[in-house]
Amino acid sequence: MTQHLDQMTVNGKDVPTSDTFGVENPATGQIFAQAPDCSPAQLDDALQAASDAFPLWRADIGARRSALLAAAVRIEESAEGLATLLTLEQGKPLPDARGEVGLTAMFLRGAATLDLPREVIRDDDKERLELLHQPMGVVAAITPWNAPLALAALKFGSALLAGNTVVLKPSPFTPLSSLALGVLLRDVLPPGVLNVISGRDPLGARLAEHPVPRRVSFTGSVATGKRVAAAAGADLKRFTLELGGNDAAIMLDDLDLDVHADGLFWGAFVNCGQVCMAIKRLYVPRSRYTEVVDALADRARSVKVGDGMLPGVQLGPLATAPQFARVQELVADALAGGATAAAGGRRLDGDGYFFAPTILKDLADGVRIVDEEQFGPVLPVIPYDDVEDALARANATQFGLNGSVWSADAERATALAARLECGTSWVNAHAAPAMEAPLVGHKWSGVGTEGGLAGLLPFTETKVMHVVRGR
Ligand code: TXE
Repeated sequence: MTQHLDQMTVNGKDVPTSDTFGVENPATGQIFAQAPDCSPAQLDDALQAASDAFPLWRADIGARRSALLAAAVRIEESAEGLATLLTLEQGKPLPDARGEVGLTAMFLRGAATLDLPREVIRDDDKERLELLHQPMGVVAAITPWNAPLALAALKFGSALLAGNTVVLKPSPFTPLSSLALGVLLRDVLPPGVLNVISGRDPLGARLAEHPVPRRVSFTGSVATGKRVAAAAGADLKRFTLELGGNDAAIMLDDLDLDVHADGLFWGAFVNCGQVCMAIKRLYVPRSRYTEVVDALADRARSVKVGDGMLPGVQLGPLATAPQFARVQELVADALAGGATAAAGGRRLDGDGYFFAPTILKDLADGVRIVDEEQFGPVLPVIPYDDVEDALARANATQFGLNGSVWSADAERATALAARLECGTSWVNAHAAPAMEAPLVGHKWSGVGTEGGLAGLLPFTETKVMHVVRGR
């Protein structure tokens, strides 16, 4: 049985839709709800509403700050309902969904504390020269299905604080929590400031091509990111792309596994591996290879996998049917090429998109699951003899999101981590973002930054204010 859930929010109100599309619960593979499919005319309306709301919204940063703080409170008050929707449409265990809702509120609070810098370059009796950061207008925010609420807030929190208005389009796989967010915030944000629409993939393309938005802020795949860049480029609109990664973790020979095996495991398996900043491949000294594989395989076998609504479940299903198919294909390819599954290696019986947490050994670079982003609960563990060679292999990719080095010697690890070609390097941690630090993608992992002050400035245009005195 399917039920119709939340409507789109345009100009602070419901917009009736004649077309809908089904939303699956990945734990059952069944459609459990219908979401509105935004028509081209309704997209125009949403962008018009955002344009109309811009002049007033841009005028008062104090009001914007208060509104974002109120939005954070409203989200926290409604956390249980949002988290339940998130688990139903995305699959993550309910406690993790609650964590994502908390992060969503935290991103809005974080944005509310930021200030738009004003840099006075010169101020004397002849002239005053100042750099300002002004809002751009309407921002299109396009989000993926792995963390729909948190990634949306990361975008619209900064965009709104900077004085822009937003049209948010979530992934067609996980539209419901974002639609619910739009409804919840209707009386917290002025009408038109945050519009939430949903639809199949062509809606994303129409939004990116539309002449109204002056920035597209996109998180998703490299392939789609390139399409967004081309569409935005044709109109000279600005764009921010947060794309995938193939993060390498390098373990050094002195690591205490008793202390760090859990960190390595969850660095890879967080959100069922469906995180841009998860460990996607692990390089281990050959002398410690068996020990590491065994420690990780033990953990993979003992993790409780199941429907995220059930208590005690630690890993849910893959979030989408295509992602489930992709993970199966990549694992089958590795096994056919001679890799061994030290744990898992197969889908789990029954309904839903469940894949056994998998540790792959006896494989090297050149195998697809090592070279490509698997985005699933599978970690290839690759032995190395020379740490310089491990570093070279970690860097031999078009991705450049994050990396990590694990060692008892923080200084030695830090020196190596500095040479990883990526936006963030961790030592003895992975997938551990800091609120104040931006997300940065090198190479094909992204263009621009998100989060913190460095993520706020891209939502502005720099302006020079030059006042000449005394002539
Ligand atoms: O992403 P898409 P998909 C990676 C991961 C995964 C792969 C595919 O490897 O296997 O991407 O996932 C909208 N113009 N990541 O196919 O297509 C779409 O509706 C504008 C990494 O779901 O990139 C959705 O809202 N928008 C990533 C959003 O783009 C378009 C997180 C992302 O969809 C569009 C998720 C178009 N032409 C997947 N076509 C990360 N960076 O963490 C689609 N969209």
